[in-house]
Amino acid sequence: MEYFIEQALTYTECLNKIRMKYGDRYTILYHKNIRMGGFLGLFAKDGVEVTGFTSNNIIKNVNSLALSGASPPGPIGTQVFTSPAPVEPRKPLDFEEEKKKVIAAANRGDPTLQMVLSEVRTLKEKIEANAVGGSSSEEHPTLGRIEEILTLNDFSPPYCQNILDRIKREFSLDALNKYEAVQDRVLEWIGESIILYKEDKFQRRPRIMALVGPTGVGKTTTIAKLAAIFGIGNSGRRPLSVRMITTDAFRIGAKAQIEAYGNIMALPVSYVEDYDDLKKTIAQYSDGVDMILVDTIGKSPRDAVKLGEMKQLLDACGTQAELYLAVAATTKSSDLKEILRQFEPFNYRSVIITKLDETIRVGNVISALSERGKSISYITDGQKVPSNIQKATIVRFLINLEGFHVNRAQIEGRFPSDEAEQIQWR
Ligand SMILES: Nc1nc2c(ncn2[C@@H]2O[C@H](COP(=O)(O)OP(=O)(O)O)[C@@H](O)[C@H]2O)c(=O)[nH]1
Ligand SMILES: [Mg+2]
Repeated sequence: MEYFIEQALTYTECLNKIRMKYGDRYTILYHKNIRMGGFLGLFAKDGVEVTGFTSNNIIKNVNSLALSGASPPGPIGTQVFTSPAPVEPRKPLDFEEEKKKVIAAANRGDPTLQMVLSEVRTLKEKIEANAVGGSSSEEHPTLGRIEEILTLNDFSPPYCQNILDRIKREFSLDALNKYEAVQDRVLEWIGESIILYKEDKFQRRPRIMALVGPTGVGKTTTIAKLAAIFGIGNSGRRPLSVRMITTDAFRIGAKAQIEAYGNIMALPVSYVEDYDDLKKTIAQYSDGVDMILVDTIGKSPRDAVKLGEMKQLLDACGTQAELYLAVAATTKSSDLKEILRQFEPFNYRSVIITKLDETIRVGNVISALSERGKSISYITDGQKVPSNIQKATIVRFLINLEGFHVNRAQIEGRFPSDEAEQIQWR
């Protein structure tokens, strides 16, 4: 003899299951109405539970009415008695017990429980979706505020999302209540995401620096500023002998522009047309000068052919040349990312951000550089030659951020910059 308990939505279903398993070798002891299929008290449905035993000696007995609304079918098996069991008051659920039941039922392929399981799965997904991401209305207000100021500063959507995810990972719900502490950490993470270019300590002579980038971003102006930094000498460093070379001698005004800077600073300028020209010019001055600065014609980053031509021309500078990409701080983050990518074949060492004075938002720059893993070397912040240029510092970017409470002493302590490295004109 073997006892069994069978559950189904209706009494008929119960009996069908029992017959499937035991043929007519069963005796039903009693049945009762139950709540079934529930999981953690959710999604339970009304059902019937039948208890009985199997035996070879079938006791013929009375047939009685089931309480589930389904009438018990004819007496193939045997029913001993039917208890008019009341609907059970909901007992506190034993999680493990419930789980076992649900899994066992699912393994038996019970369609009801399959449905319940799928509902549970959906619920679980919803809970998880809320834990990560979630809609902003359900989020902690601190997250909302941080998201707002990141957006205000033009940080890219993926950059913002990274920061928000990191806050959720690293701050408890309780710690989130301390907004100032959270924003301090965020400021620190932003600072950590800025990569500063480290110059080679040992420079070859002549040191060759070339600037590429889109049209009008300030390449020629920046070349003139750099020429002044090195040619006039600053921060107690001796003036170097500097020569400027431009590949942009044929556009109206371009020659006059760089020539004017050359004249003011008493630094010579050479004009080159092609690869051979450039190679010859560099060779010609290699012995006599400490530094060669190469200005190029601005190229639309979308003009792949022209970019290719320019790359070939610049190959004349040799593999030791330092190529820098100049981009304007006023460029949208998505465009910046694209420019950084399109100039990739030049193998530029670092990025110079120009026109920082023309925007109060720097999130676009920080996001794009960080997403492409590019370092920043200089920033320029005005048209004045030579004074509007600085070595990039993390502090400079952080104090420019809108909406953050910046404790300058604190961030200077966290991201110290080498004073001796700074450009000073006195
Ligand atoms: N506001 C501002 N203007 C700049 C800066 N650098 C260059 N410019 C201006 O941008 C314009 C284009 O500069 P230019 O050097 O000819 O750009 P290029 O085409 O890349 O060589 C000129 O009017 C410059 O004075 C900067 O840092 N800030
Ligand atoms: Mg130019």
